[in-house]
Amino acid sequence: MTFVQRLGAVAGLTEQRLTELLGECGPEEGSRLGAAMRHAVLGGGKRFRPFLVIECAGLFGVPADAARDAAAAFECVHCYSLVHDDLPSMDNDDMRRGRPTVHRAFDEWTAILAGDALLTLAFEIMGSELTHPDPGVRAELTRLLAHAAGGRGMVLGQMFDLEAEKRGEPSRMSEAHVRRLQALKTGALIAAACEAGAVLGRATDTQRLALRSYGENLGLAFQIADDLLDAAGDAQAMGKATGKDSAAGKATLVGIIGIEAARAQLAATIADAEREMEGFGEKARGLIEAAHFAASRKH
Ligand code: GRG
Repeated sequence: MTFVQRLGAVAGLTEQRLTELLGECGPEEGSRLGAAMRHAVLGGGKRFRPFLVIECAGLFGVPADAARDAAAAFECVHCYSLVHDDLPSMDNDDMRRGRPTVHRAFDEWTAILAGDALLTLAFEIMGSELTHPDPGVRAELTRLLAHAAGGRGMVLGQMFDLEAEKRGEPSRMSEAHVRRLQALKTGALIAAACEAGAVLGRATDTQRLALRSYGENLGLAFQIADDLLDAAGDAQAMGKATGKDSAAGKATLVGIIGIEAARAQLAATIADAEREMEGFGEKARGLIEAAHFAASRKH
């Protein structure tokens, strides 16, 4: 199977499981909240974070079916973050995944509540026996996801992003600050998804660290690629508006070091991610391809 076929297979598995989980644990299908959550989660997205959970767990022989619920929990957090990021008070986007954003398809308060319910649903899923029979593994996965998503992870990264854009803080934007912002906003969840695969696979500390470091590099590459796409991108392929970053004065690496230097950093970051995979041999081919995919993606 090629990488794109594997990503597509995980996307299909994730879509099916999210549909079931929303049916079992989500609000009634006919309700406004249920419809908004389904709009946010179903029928779109690359499912890149679920792919990472499943592929990293697969390094240790864990079958995809045994990793799919943890993967779905990561996707719920990711989708909540997109719904809230798109809100008028944050990034103010009308389109996401080629469709109207949740606050455009419904309204702002419904979008806020749908995001809240998706975030909490993620932890309901992670805490379920169906996610893993060992409560110690479930607790570790829950802690990992909460830490990556919260006030020392993605939310803090979003805070730095909005402080820069809306308050002009810090007044002199450094490359180090942008890197930290991006490592938290985008990288924390991606790195934790890789680490979750290690937890599911009961990896050694060394293997877990290697996967975390791979994920951190991947997250950085993903974000630099996003900045490059925004700078030069095609709104139709992206399924959302482009050229917004410089217009909004956003803190991006491309904005600070320029397109050519950002491309060079992207290549170096991918090489670093690849190096972390050396100890896993041929089984890591999918993850190496994932790093190249993150760097060269068109949407
Ligand atoms: C609201 C707490 C809070 C956080 C928002 C996710 C996020 C943090 C902001 C999104 C801004 C953005 C465009 C970041 C660039 C990288 C990124 C996360 C892109 C979207 O993820 P993809 O490409 O999307 O995996 P799909 O639709 O494929 O799932």
